[in-house]
Amino acid sequence: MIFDVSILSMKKYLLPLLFLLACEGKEVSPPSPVYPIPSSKQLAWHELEYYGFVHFNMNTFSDMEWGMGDESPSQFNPTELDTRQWAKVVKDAGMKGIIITAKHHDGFCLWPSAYTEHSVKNSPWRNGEGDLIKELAEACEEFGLKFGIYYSPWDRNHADYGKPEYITYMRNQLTELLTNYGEIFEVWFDGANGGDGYYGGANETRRVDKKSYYDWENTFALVRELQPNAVIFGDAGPDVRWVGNEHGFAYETTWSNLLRDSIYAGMPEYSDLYAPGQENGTHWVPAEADVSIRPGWYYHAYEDHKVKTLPQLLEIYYKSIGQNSALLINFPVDRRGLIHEKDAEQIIRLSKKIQEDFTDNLITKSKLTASNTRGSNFKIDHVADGNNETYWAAEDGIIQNEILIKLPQKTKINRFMAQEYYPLGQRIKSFTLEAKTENGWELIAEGTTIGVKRILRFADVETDEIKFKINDAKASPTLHNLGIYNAPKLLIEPILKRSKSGIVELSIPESNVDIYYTLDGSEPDEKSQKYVSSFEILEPTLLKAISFNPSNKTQSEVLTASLDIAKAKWEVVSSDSNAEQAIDEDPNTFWKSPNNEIIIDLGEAITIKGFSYLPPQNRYMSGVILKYSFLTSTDGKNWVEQETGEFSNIRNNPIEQSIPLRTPVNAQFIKLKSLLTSDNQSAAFGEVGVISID
Ligand code: FUL
Repeated sequence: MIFDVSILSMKKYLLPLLFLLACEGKEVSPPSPVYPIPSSKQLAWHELEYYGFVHFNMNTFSDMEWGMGDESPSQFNPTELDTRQWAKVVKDAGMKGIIITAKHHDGFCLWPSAYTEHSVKNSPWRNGEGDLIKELAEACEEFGLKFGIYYSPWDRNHADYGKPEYITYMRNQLTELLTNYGEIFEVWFDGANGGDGYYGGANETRRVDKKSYYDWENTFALVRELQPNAVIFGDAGPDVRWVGNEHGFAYETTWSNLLRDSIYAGMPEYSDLYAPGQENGTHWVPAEADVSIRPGWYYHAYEDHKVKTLPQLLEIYYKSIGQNSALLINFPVDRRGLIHEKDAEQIIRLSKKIQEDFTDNLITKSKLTASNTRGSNFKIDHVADGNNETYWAAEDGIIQNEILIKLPQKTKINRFMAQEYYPLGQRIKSFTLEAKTENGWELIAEGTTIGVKRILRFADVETDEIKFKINDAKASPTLHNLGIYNAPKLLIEPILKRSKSGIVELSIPESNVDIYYTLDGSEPDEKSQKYVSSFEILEPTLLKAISFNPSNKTQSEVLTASLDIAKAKWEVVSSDSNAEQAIDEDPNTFWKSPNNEIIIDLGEAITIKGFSYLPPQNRYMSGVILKYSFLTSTDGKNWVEQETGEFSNIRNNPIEQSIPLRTPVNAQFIKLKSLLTSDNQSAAFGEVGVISID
């Protein structure tokens, strides 16, 4: 009897189970990890993906990128400082936290540190009673944001910099910052940490050996002790690494694995050799792409017209988060102590556009089939279930896999998103995407690494069937999430070119789009002057232009260009015919001057209020000027030095440098002389200009 009952119950439960197993395979153990893998604090950090940077302290008031350290605390005096406004902008933009420059290279501290007089406590702001770190920590808490600290190891103000005593100072300050302000999610150590061409700040009397001076091991141990959940950022990690440029771009092939032991913070060859990570990297040290919403990291009123456009910001998004990196966008808070209205507007536009691009994930409505599945607990439907714990995995040893995606109907698509189940390590090395069209299966996109997230953009294609093929991997692959989208087109603003002779050309790559412009500072619309062909602008002019699509009546953002006098009459005084490339208005050409200087005859005497220098823009920038002397002359023979100084941070952020003169001067000849270049090679001039307008 007992026997019979058990047979009955076996029949009742076993048969459906056997049927299920035959259909789906059995529950199996997960794939073994492929090392290195993320730590638990790195896993928590990966969830953030997108957060804000704020560069605000003494440089904001000295109008510099890298202060020398001899500024007076009395200069620091924001009139309307409101950290809640920062937090609101960051929150509204969909970012998850804020990292603040508690102390930059000039040594000024935003909190009343007990270990220096060079801080807010000796400034007029809040009568010396203020603590900006506290105010920001509180604002972040109120808005549900994570809070992080940027701390510059390099210090051009501290008298002990270069001595062992400074390391004690640095650790004392870190102890203040990491104990008094609650939970810190990231501690950001800048790789610009002294010892190179920029030696010579106010109190920088000793050169440091970047490799050994800071004794990083013990500083990291202190951070771990005080903030066990914080990740530490640096060129060499240990937890999060620099992406290797300040454009906010990761690489088409980006590994989270890094040969960490071969790197030290501030090593000159880091960007070229290590920044994209390595397939055989020994440690999990994922990339973080940092970029400013304006050309500079700090606020300069002359950059109010240069806030990144929506297409530029979108490009950054796709090349950072879309290429296996986190994204840290900087706001140069202004002298009022607020995120500038234009910056706020742009970042909100970006968040709206991202939402728009990724609203409708067609994967969730599709039928998915995988060529191989490890077992019923790793089935392909997991890539669309929105569950953080589940994923698809192939059987051990099955490297090449094909996922067939049947869309509910024929649709237009142009974006593909994939995420590996990275807690088990980064594996995929090569993949392709094909779509079934009227011409059969067509290759629509291909890529190498995927990692935490990979997004591919491709031309619109009408299809109802897609094949995602994993062609190569370090071990049998895993997939956490997949996405297929149809992102609406973005109309970009016109592209401006101005020749040496002052001829202005406006263009847009798309057809059937019109361009309208104004030359009087007013906002252009479709009733403004329509652009038909190039025209001449010789005198200082504010040009504004839009692209306009007449079929749907949409318009682009406004292109704003503050054009100075044209270089029509200019000549470089040199027998080298290539010298003209320094004034040809083409940022992609440059001239290497054998005697490290350039002399320009402006053709007539004008009032010079400043000058500009664009370093070479090619990848292997040689001869970038770090220290300069700028001279003027009325006759080309007798010279007067007007300014001498450094082009701060020009190596990592090779943007145009605009240097105002203390007093405007009338002259026909200018001379820009290099006193030091980045690699001791002869000076290279991408473009040299004169500022004649305010
Ligand atoms: C660089 C610094 O030198 C810049 O001033 C800025 O802080 C940027 C984020 O890092 O290395």
